[in-house]
Amino acid sequence: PQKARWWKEAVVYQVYTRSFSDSNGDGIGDLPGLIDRLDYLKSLGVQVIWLAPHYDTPNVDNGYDIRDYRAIDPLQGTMADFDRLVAGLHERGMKLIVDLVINHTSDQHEWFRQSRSGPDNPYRDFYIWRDGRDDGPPNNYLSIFGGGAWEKDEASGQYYLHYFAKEQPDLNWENPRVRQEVYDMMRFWLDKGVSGFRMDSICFISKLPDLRDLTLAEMESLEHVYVTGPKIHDYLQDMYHEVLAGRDLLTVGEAFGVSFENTPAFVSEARNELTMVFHFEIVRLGRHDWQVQDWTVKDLKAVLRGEDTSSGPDGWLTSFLENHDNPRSVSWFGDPSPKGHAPSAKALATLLIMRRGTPYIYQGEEIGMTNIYFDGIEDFQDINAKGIWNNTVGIGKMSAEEVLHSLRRISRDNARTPMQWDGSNNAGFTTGLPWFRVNPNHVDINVERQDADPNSILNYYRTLIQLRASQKALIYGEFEDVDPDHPAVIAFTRTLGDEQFLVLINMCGETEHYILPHGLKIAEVLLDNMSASVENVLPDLKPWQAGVYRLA
Ligand code: ISL
Repeated sequence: PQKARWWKEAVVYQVYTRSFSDSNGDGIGDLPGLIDRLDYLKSLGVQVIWLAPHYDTPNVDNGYDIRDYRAIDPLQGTMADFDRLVAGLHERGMKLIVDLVINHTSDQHEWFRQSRSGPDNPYRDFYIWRDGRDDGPPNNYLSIFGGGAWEKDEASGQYYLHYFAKEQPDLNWENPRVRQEVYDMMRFWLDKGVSGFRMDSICFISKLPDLRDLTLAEMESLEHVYVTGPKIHDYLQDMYHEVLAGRDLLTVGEAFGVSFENTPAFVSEARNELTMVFHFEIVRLGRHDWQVQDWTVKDLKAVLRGEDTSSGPDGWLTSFLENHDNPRSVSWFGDPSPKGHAPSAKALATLLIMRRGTPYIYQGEEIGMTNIYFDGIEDFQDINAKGIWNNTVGIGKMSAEEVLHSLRRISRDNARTPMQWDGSNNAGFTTGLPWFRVNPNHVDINVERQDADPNSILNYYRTLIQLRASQKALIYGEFEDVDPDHPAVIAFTRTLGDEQFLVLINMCGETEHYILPHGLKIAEVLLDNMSASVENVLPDLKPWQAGVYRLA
């Protein structure tokens, strides 16, 4: 049985500050804007906010390129605003976790400025410098954002490693001084009252010792190689003992590339590393890297089963369908058309909140925000989209139409349009000119309208979150997929002692004639997005019908 922990019971809400709420009319979301919305977040029932990087940054990758770990990005506010945010959350019985980006810094970080100034500088070894090979880089590593992973520094003739953009040089975790600096910085934020960290790209921090060349297959899925550094567990355990121990924190690691089988080593409570990780198998279903592929509901169920095992016997797991790096779930897994929008968003919400694991809601997901239509490459803001474009269309490898087709579906920009608060100009996000275009559908899809409508997606989320909080079985109960082979319906149970619930989700826009397997029978409806009663939930599941039921 699972040990009781606050971070297993919590529902987390991810705030991408830049696009959440702008208080000063400069068109960019900020901390005071977020503070203004805390009552809204409280009303949703979430207990924890995951804040996007709030640190000083040149914003090459929207804050994932940190220039100063102990200063606030002036576009987002001041240290006093940060302190007010923490206080405002604590007053409401809520907690804050912050983004911890420690695989790399900005190339404008003081450590890198020093490091770059020459091979003898005491900070040289804070980053990963190598001599070139022949006339090229030290090896054939590629950047996750496209292109090579080495940048030549003309002054010294050496190359530095960057798994992401060239403005994001990777830190050298081999260097104990780097680790001590990072730990100090983590203590600084913990002392300010944060309750944990979302650790960006954390499984990439240990590099492969020989920096050998990648095989062709490895070049196709870089994340699977970059997570195999041999010291990753040493570093995480070191961090735990130096910083995290004794503080009762939520620590969630981005485990992009880590297999389900290898996950218990990260999340086992006995090993003292992380409390949970994010896997990307679900959000990446139906695509390889940035190219779109087919997916089926059976594939999705196989991933759900696999991921459920990834906690191992004494670890924990996350549930999420969206974040700031992926398209909107209603556009990807659901049906964003007027007819399918609300029912499919509620069906997805049922999956998100009712499966086992701490749920993470991404801002706007609770009102069913959708992807946005981009006409051409000039409409994209994201450094990753631009990288993909340059490495395909830019070098004549693919046609513009082909790449645009994919980017429209998968681009990270889809998740980064401003939060839709109301139907007014700029959706109530800003009084100024928004940094990124507002989805025109904000006139229909917005918080104000859904708050007033008892049948809205937003109010369905509120009910789901309350339901989860009220039933231990929906938090700690075991997950069992009771119908792995059905092509359209997800059916799973959550069981704790004598308590057992059934969750049913019709994942398609058609009525499904559905008979429960194993002679199971529904005795009570706890929640149903079509307001069905015990007598008529089955046998005909309506398009996108979903709900939570007690079994007879
Ligand atoms: O979004 C991706 C590519 O489309 C992922 O590969 C993503 O880069 C990966 O999950 C790591 O993401 C994190 O670190 C990046 C940052 O750009 C992302 O926003 C962040 O979530 C570099 O810091």
